[in-house]
Amino acid sequence: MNTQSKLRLNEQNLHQLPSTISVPNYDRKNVQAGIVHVGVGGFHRSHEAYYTDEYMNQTGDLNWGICGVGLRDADRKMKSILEQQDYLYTLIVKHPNGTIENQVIGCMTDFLLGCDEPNAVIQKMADASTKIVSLTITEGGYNFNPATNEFDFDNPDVIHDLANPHTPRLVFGFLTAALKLRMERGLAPFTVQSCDNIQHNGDVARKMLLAYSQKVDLELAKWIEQEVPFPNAMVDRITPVTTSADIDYLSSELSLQDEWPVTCEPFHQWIIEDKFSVGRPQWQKVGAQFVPDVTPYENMKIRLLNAGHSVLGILGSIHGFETIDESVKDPTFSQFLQLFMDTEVTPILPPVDGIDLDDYKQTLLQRFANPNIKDHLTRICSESASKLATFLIPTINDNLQNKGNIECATLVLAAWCYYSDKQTNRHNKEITIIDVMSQDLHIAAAKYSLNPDAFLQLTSIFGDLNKNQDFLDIYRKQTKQIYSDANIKKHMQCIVDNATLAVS
Ligand code: CS2
Repeated sequence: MNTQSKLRLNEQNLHQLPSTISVPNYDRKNVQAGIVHVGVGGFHRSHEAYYTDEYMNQTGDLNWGICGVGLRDADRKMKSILEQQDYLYTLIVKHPNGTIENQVIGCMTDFLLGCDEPNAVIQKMADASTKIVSLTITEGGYNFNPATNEFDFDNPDVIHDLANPHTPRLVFGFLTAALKLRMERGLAPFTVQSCDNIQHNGDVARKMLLAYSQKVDLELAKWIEQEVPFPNAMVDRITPVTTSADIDYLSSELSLQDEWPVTCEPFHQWIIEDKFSVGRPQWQKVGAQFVPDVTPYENMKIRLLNAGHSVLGILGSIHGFETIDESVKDPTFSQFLQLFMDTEVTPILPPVDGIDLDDYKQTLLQRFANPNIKDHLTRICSESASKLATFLIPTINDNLQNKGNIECATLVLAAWCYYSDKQTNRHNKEITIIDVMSQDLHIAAAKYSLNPDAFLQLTSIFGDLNKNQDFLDIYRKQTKQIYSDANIKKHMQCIVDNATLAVS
């Protein structure tokens, strides 16, 4: 490809871009970073950074720029590309009808890499100009044991951080060191704003930080307990992994050389509890909603959307599908998903103010079907150990307690055992599995022929499910069916047909 005639995305070229690409209308030189964000992946860039950029465009309030932070060596590439591009990147919004909107996001001011310069990250967080430290560190980043919900002090990185408080590796080490400096300097604390898909994400962040900081300094932990706000939030925008096709699209269609754009759907939602220690952007001006209690919204989103993704992801992978839109286009898959949402999730959801659940579920199916968002099942199934423990297993537990239906959700766990054991789809084609627990999952699942419940012995994921007879009856029947015939669609269709018969 001829890159000679392409414009590189950077500050200098910003105002020479084709008019079909929208660019910040504010003067980036005047942007001050008021937010430090840990975990600059696709989702942060399509969500919080998008809202913040829109906020700056609409209000001209430039006090809420974002300093990105990566903690691991794996974040080096993001830092280096953003640095080369003066922290600019393109958001490629793909509508279901094929319309594409391109928007350059300009609210990021800097990027620090914790593994190279831990002190710079600590000092930046501790600086009075930092009002909010926001997080997208994934479910696993909260370092809790899902079965006990307690902080995992056995993690070697936690042991390292407790012994080396000035050069931590994990986010809790950084937050603790920075908050300690703020307390010593007599500064108000920043707000810790979680943007991860965890129920009560703020409460979880708080509980984990308190557990960690209590081991460091009791006085500090008390101060954090009393002074630091941790607003819960529901965050939503489907953001697939950026592909080389996205980079090529900008280059060939718009002559723009952006090394790491982000693709996403048009839909976005952010519902936040209004608890901030030293101010916040007026994100409500650009569509965010501030509410006193986010619990019902979080529950609804995590248990329908995220769990729905996992249902399609695990079952679709075994069937041999590659993407979410491909899976949901198959009538058996969409009917199965609808059945799961209607009969297993909806009955346990409390009413959600201002939301019609039927519309919400309908919209979800339409969002999943967007043919231009090629959301790969490898991304959806990545880190399933923490995702299923957060998105799906609580639904099974609630239904077991209420004597509700569990067949659809249990089929996902039975299929996950097969998937983790064989690591192939029904055509014996290898499946790429990305999971910090993939080895443990494989070892446990591979004991299936000796002990059909062996997979469930991973109690940090499954809790006490292996002791529940109602669950075991269904799980054993379903694993047996899948191991004798990996045509997963047949088993799904059977559940759908039985449910239809039961109703008629
Ligand atoms: C997905 C989410 O991988 C997953 O767990 O369900 O990344 C999902 O796309 C986002 O939460 C959408 O807001």
